[in-house]
Amino acid sequence: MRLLKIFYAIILMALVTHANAQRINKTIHTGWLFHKGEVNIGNGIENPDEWERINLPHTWNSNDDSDDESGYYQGPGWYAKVLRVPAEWADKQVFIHFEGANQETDVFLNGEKIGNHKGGYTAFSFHLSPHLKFDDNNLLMVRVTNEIDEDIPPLRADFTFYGGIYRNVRLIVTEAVHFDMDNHASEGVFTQLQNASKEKADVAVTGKIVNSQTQRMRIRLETKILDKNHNAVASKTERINLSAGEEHDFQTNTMEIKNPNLWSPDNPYLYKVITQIFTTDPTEQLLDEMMLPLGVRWFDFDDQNRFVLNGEPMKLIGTNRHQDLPEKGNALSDDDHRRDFEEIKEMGFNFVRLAHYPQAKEVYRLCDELGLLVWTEIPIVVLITQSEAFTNNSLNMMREQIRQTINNPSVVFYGYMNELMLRFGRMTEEERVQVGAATVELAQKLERLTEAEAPNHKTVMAAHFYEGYNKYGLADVADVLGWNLYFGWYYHNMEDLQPYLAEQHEMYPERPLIVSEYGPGADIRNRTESPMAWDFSEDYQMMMHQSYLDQMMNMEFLAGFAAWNYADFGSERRNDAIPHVNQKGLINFDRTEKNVAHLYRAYFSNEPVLHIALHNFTRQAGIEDNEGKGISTHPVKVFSNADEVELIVNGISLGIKQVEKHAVIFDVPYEDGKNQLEAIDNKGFKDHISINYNLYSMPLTSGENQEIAINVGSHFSFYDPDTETLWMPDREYSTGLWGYKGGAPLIRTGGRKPKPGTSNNILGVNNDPLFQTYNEGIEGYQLDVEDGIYEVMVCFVEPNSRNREEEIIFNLSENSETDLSTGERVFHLEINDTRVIDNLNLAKEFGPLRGVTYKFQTNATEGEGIKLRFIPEEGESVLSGIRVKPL
Ligand code: GCB
Repeated sequence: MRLLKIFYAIILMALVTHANAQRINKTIHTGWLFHKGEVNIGNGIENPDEWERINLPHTWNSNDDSDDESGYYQGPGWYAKVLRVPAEWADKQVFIHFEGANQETDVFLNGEKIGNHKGGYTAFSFHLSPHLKFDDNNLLMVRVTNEIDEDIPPLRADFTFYGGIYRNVRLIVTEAVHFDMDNHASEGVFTQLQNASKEKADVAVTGKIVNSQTQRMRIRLETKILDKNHNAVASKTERINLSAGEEHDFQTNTMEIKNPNLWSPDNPYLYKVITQIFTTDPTEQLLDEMMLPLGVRWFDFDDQNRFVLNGEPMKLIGTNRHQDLPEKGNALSDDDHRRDFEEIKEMGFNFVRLAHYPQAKEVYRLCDELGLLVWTEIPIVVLITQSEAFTNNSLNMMREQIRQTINNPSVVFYGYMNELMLRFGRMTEEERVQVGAATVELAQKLERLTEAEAPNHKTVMAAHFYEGYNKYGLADVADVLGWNLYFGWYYHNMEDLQPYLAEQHEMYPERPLIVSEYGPGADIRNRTESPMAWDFSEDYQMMMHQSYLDQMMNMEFLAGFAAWNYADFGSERRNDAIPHVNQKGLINFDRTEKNVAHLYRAYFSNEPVLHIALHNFTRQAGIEDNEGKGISTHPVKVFSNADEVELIVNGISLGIKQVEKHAVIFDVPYEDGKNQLEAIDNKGFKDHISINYNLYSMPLTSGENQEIAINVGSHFSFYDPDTETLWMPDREYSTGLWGYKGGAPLIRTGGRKPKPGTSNNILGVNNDPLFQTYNEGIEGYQLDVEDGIYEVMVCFVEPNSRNREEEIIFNLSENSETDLSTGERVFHLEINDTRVIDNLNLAKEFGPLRGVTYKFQTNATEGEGIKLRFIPEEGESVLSGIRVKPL
């Protein structure tokens, strides 16, 4: 009797487990070994000591992209893992799915090569079963290389090409009968929204069912559409006979959803489409199942070139986004992605451009769920190779991108090129015509492929500020043209945006336009009340974004825009205020905030927004007002989406002001020491900060701190968080205070836009902005301090070095700093008549662009203060910074 019970129990268990048999889909992220450099596959893991234990996702460039050495490792790396495969899997089908590895991957199983994939930003999968040993260990080895390959886009771009298996990797184990696993690493099953309106939506599902058995099989295909509450709103069932080994294409009958809940950024309503394969025997075994998101939405452009979603015109308010973080490189977790997209949504955006490459599957899922319209593109950036292989790889990437994302309702634009004429300025007319025609030809092929694969989507490409896109016929290949426009940064003035776009619109009235990039670089350590391009101050960033938003929101014909960039990102070749980082982010690389993020919130968020735009500048210093009332007055900006704002400083109201263009400015009288600033809007919403102000008054005394630190040659202050030093903007000497004598802050005028100092990486230091600006031709520096003993620190750099071509290309300003040469410069320094440095030749002693500091002790006596004298021997003297501390 007992035995019988056990027997029944076993039968029942078998039935239950069978009835629930489904594909296994699991990440395999732990237990990997990694070897940087080449390995001979024949030797397997010969010297395990040379391999490092790592977890996926992984990149080998997470640190070497930010060091002072130029370049980063671009070559092969190997990964290895032992896969223990149970005996039961012999009857199943086992696949490995990589969400992305940069950029070319070869996969080996038990020493045998089983697959190759080219392209760093799309998913790929391989069938493992034919090569597996069951009930045994299998050695999986993966070679990835991020070497530049002239046949694989991208070739050159303003972002770091971090190498490695940097996205999720999964094992997928299906029954012998399963949905297609061999369709460009897509889901293999696709929802088709046929007619969508407010009244109804017709939905069908297409795909392929694979019978990998040697016998025939009869199955039932059941498809349901579930609403948010898991109620089936439509379903279809059909029976299909599969012959042995058959790959069966199917399209379900149309399912109708009545009065669909429409998907939009305001209402990202998702239905679920569940498609299941069951056996038709009495056990009704579930063999495979796919769950796809369904958003009922339709979109187009109207006759005024406005983007129209579900019949309503809407402005696309967006940002671009790169996929990397400091120290992690591109090896982000799904949670890292979530954090970004939740913030993008929370800032009030309804649109995101995934520049310049397809991103992780999780990203598209998040955009579906959060309600963000997506422009996704393949990484053909700056230039193409005119080869068949490049064309085929590009087409293949585009196909992969589409098949892997077409089920995501958030995706509306498929893009395929970014700034393909960036180098045209340096070509002969003959070359331009030839390269232009080859680029147009490739674009047309990509366009045709996209039309065939995704007929209901819009195609798009991005152009830079260059008439050639019109002239050589590239601008009209895609449905929509994106303009990456940097008026006020790389060229011209910020106000030139509107007239330029208006002119384009007039010339090409049929063409939908998006400003696909705009924005200046900004470093939260730099601050000024007289912002200018290339000072990397947040102030210039706030000013430029405010001007752009104002202009863009008022251009009816402009379908939308996307700020460059959501966050700062790694670009090894670039030398902004933080070298190797493109600092045009609305937030920092580490995701802490810049003030400009709050301007966007004030414009677009539905939540109350009130932000005193000083949250990164809570240490300030300056000179007492002329009238000498023990205060120093400075303008303070407040961002708000209310009508009126009041500012209370140290308990005293500065009055109530009307908010204009989401901002209001107050003149704040700072006292020495702590100042409390409180903003209140007309709905009672508040923001508060405390500013620690160091007030200098005459005769030179300073309340909190006697130290005087000056960012010589610069109109902006620089706060160094490493030393907690605030380097004040420079000034010309006036009696009783401090300042330079002779020479002037260096403003470069060689490029299209004047720049303060140099934007080169200063070697050996982290406080680059202190060294990047300097006074060339300086004769003296005087500080009228009280008598006493002081430490004087001086900061120098030889700023001139020959620039690399790439830097100039990505800075979009031809000839910007090519006039520089390492000329001879030799000078002496005297402090209070004592020669402290003799024959300083920075270039010769330290090499160009290396930050050099010296500290000296000096005595100020008889009310003479501290006087530095620079005596040139050859060329002109330079000085980048000076700090004076009483001892
Ligand atoms: C562009 C490029 C983008 C760069 C950006 C910049 O136009 O499309 O890849 O990062 O400019 O910051 O210069």
